[in-house]
Amino acid sequence: MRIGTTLTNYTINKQKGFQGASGTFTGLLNDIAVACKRIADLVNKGDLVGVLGAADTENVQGEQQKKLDVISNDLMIEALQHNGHIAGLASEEMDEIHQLPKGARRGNYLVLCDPLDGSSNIDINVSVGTIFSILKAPEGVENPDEADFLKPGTEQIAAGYCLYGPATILVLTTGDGVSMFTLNRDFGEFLLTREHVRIPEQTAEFAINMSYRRHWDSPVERYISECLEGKDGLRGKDFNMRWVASMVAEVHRILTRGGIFMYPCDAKIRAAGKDGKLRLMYEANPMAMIVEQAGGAATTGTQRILEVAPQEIHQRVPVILGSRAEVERVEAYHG
Ligand code: AHM
Ligand code: MG
Repeated sequence: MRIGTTLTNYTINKQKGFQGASGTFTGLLNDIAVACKRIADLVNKGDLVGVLGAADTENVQGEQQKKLDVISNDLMIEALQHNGHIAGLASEEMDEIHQLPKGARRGNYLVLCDPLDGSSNIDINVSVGTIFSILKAPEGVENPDEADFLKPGTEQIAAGYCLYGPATILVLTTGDGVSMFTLNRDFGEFLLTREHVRIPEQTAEFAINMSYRRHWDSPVERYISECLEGKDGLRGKDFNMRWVASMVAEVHRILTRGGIFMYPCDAKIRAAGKDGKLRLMYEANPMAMIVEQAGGAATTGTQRILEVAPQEIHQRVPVILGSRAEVERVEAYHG
């Protein structure tokens, strides 16, 4: 499609390819884009409008919420619940599935989101983002419950994220490649800036939180030590390291110039009774779909992320994603 096409025209054109398409999907993406623009505006204004800092609340995972976590969640609900495009909404920031108000029109889709990922970065003015995943709602279900959302990532109709960085960029896949749209703030439109995004297969850049090294399992320790050995080691090349602590920013870097991102399970996470840090339904699945659609790979170490059968909505998983050859190497080390 022509570079500069608006996100709305892009989705209208895509939807024309589907027989019997009603325009609901275009409407839904438009709702999500509206929420992202409103979040972008607040992230951008920060202290000027008093949105930085902690809220007085914890989310269901026992994590301290930031004011902007709560506000972004409210903005997603507000943008989505009245337009007749969704049947239900689940979010990292809400204990339960959000039920639409009585009388609100129901639509064909379910949305899962992390309204503001990487929120530990908000107060220091580093990139954060919104992640979303779209599933088909079960036929005839007015008020979907948790079980209706528990589908493996392979069943996602679409997935995307909006990165609030120096530029605000919305990245989208509907299952036939990955496209990027940059927000033109002058007239408030997302415009197509990159299509057919491909992750380079080879890379010499890894992203992992090294401060957890003493807790790692041996396959992760082996992979990273071999990278650190550089030119003189088994890999025969020097590696570079990045850690933004903001998954949206890490995935965006990988889509742009390759690399591998790892948030594995480790002894400390296991001792806390968890299976990983990142959430399957709001973070791992949508990012895995985007990365695979760009030619990369995404695994838990032992299983393709998109094939994990979810057991509960806030489930956590180990995440290793990025350039295919590197991800396959880590998987091979897991045996
Ligand atoms: P969040 O959803 O509470 O923001 O947590 C997810 C974030 C990811 O964006 C990032 O990769 C990770 O947490 C950083 O974790 P750590 O602070 O352990 O390095
Ligand atoms: Mg998150």
